[in-house]
Amino acid sequence: MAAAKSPAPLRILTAVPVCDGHDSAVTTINIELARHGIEVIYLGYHQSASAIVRAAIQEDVNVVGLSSYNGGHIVFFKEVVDQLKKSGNGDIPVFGGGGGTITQADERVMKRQGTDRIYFAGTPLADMMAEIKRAYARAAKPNAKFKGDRALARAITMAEGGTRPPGAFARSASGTPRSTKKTFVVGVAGPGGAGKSTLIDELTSRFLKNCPGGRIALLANDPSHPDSHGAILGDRVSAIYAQDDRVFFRSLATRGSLTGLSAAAPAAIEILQASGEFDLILVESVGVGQESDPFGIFGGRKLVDATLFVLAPHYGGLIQLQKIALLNGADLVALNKCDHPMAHTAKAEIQARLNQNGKGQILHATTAAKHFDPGVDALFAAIAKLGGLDTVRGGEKACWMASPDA
Ligand code: B12
Ligand SMILES: Nc1nc2c(ncn2[C@@H]2O[C@H](COP(=O)(O)OP(=O)(O)O)[C@@H](O)[C@H]2O)c(=O)[nH]1
Ligand SMILES: [Mg+2]
Repeated sequence: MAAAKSPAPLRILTAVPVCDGHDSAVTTINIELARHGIEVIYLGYHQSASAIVRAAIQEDVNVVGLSSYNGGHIVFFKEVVDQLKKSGNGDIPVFGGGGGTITQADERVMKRQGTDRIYFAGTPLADMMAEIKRAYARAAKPNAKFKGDRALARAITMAEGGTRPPGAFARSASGTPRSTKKTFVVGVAGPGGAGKSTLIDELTSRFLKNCPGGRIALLANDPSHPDSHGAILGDRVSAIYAQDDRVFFRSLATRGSLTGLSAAAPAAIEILQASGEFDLILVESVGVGQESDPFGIFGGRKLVDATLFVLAPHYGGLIQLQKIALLNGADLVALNKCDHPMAHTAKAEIQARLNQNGKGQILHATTAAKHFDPGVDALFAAIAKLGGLDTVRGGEKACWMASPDA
């Protein structure tokens, strides 16, 4: 099993509560945390307590940090603490800040209700960072009491630290996954900014609609900063449809791996497969360059069943297009941002490039920024067909799919 070499950094989930759009403070804090070697999973502003708790569990964070300015903090922090406890995850502490809004008297009440601490206006950032590291850094250990998504999440955390996953999620002695459930794994690669995360979110909505009995897992790889070793794992911000219990979303920082994936990604994929929970797993690579092959489709260990390559109209012209190695081997290719005026020419150029491969690759034209885009419908239909997602299991249709041209 692949193992991450560096010691595990602290992982913090940050968010701004529901009905609050003050995200400038948390953005400053996020950058500062990452500069201090911390991995920050940012959920965004206007977030419900249940969305925060779901994310904290799936990301197996050391602590949740809330930034609250619009009032209601006494009730809101308590709700997050209570939901964590109720779901068996009361070991995840909650802390936060809120400048001119949260008072010292409020903090006393909040502490009694389970909030760890509040940082007030004027606290020097350096002091705050030192204290956060001191208070919350700890090595993750296997914990047999964890259930459901938290158990899965902890197994992935252990894999990130280079430890073999425990019991239920380990491969059998013969090397085959323990679950016999069929899980289709798709690797999604492409340049940074092409719209991979947005497209994955739209594909998730198609899965939720078309596979009423199924679960989907999303593994989002994002780069660690080479200087501080911290990271801002921001893919959850655009993951609107991940706020559903049928979606398991996990962010992975690359921690020095230069393959386009975290060194723990192969183990994380195995863990998700072995859990027997998921019909479909989508793995997003970091923004890749011309020679990248994050999923091993040209040799080495193939990590996925199929690869989707996503690009946007601004790829820089025909010569640039010819250089992209993954276009030779991708099972599925999507030109995203088809709402852009350059898309018309791009479609013709990319289709010609694919025709030269002689593999019958079809170009999917998508506009992920638009809900209900027919191009995304067709792309999901192609994925479902490739992965046999419309098969019947146990007498029940776990997942159904209209034909691509319906
Ligand atoms: C900037 C600001 C805005 C900006 C927000 C921009 C943005 N995208 O965030 C704008 C102008 C858009 C805005 C709008 C509004 N605002 Co305003 N805003 C502020 C202001 C002046 C500063 C907040 C800030 O960002 N501070 C910068 C941070 C870095 O400093 P800090 O707050 O001191 O934070 C320290 C600690 O708290 C800690 N910390 C903070 N968060 C976190 C999180 C973690 C994880 C950690 C570890 C630490 C930490 O870090 C800092 C360390 O020194 C405050 C006044 C104030 N003094 O708080 C009002 C304030 C919060 N706003 C207020 C109001 C009323 C509004 C509006 C409703 C106004 C209106 N009628 O439209 C809207 C609501 C917007 C919305 N959608 O929610 C009120 C809230 C009153 C209340 N709670 O009862 C305040 C208190 C102003 C006031 N005195 O009336 N606002
Ligand atoms: N105009 C337009 N913008 C899009 C589309 N899809 C994504 N975007 C935007 O492109 C930016 C990058 O998207 P993101 O999904 O983060 O790209 P990634 O780096 O490939 O994962 C975001 O601001 C998206 O909102 C699209 O179809 N059209
Ligand atoms: Mg992305």
